[in-house]
Amino acid sequence: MSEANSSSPGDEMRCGFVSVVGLPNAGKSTLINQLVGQKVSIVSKRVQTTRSRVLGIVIEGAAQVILIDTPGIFEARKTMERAMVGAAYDALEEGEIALHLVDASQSGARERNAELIKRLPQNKPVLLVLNKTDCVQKPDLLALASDFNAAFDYEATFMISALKGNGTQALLSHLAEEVKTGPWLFDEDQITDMPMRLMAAEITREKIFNQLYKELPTSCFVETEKWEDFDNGDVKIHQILYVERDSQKAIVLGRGGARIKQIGQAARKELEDILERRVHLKLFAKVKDNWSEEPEMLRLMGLIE
Ligand SMILES: Nc1nc2c(ncn2[C@@H]2O[C@H](COP(=O)(O)OP(=O)(O)OP(=O)(O)O)[C@@H](O)[C@H]2O)c(=O)[nH]1
Ligand SMILES: [Mg+2]
Repeated sequence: MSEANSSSPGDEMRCGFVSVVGLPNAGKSTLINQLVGQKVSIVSKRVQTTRSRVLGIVIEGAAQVILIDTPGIFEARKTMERAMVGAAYDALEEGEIALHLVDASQSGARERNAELIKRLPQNKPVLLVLNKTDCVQKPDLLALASDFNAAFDYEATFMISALKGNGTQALLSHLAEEVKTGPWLFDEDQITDMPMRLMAAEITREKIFNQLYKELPTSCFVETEKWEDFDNGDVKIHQILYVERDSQKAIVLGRGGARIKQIGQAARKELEDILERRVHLKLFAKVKDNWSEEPEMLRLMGLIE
């Protein structure tokens, strides 16, 4: 019997998908990790960190709230960008509730969101969630809330700091109340549907983004090539870091291989915490021209079937 069932026997089971959409860097992944209580989706200062749909699964009382993290919505030009934005719009269809997350600290937030507002669904509840309240004055927040509500018929407005956790519990309680009655779709201890090989690749990509966010403006791609489990419980993970040019490879490697070593150390440490095992992480940097145009790579990212 599930915990929620045993703790609140009178409650009916509830379950539903909630799509979280917003501009790049609004804090969507930070919010999902905050609600889940663990990292399921990587976060960085760079825009376009999330590249495909990622699930974060939270239990709140008798409700299983399945949050869909999405890539930020922007004016996409390249093949991969278009696939990313397409994945965000698909996820918007999928949720029974949509959550429009806005970086309230960004100047001109209302104007920057104009195109996205036009695409918000009319046939389901949409919540306005103003994020990064830790960086905004209260009067500015109230003005922003009224501007957004004048532009779209939001069901409710929330003001939160996804990073610090302010206001996030009230948002979760609201979502748990609002999802439909129905059986849970995932095991009660499951927090995402992402396979561990992919999660391991994402963790390394996060370290690259965070350590090289200035030096490596163009994209890189991490693939877990091989995963070896040993009898003593250790695991050896082999990953390839794809970049598009020799100059980028030199940046990823760093002087005498120092940078790739630091990236590897940070990723290994986090993987050990998650897996609760000793991890040996082998990273190789490879140049692959225009990798982001290749269907094989988009498939590995989960962007195409
Ligand atoms: N000060 C502050 N920073 C935040 C907050 N939420 C997120 N951030 C920061 O904003 C940056 C972007 O956060 P992400 O969660 O990666 O944003 P995202 O919307 O998932 O971005 P994409 O995946 O690129 O679309 C990171 O540096 C976060 O630490 C917040 O509430 N306050
Ligand atoms: Mg993200």
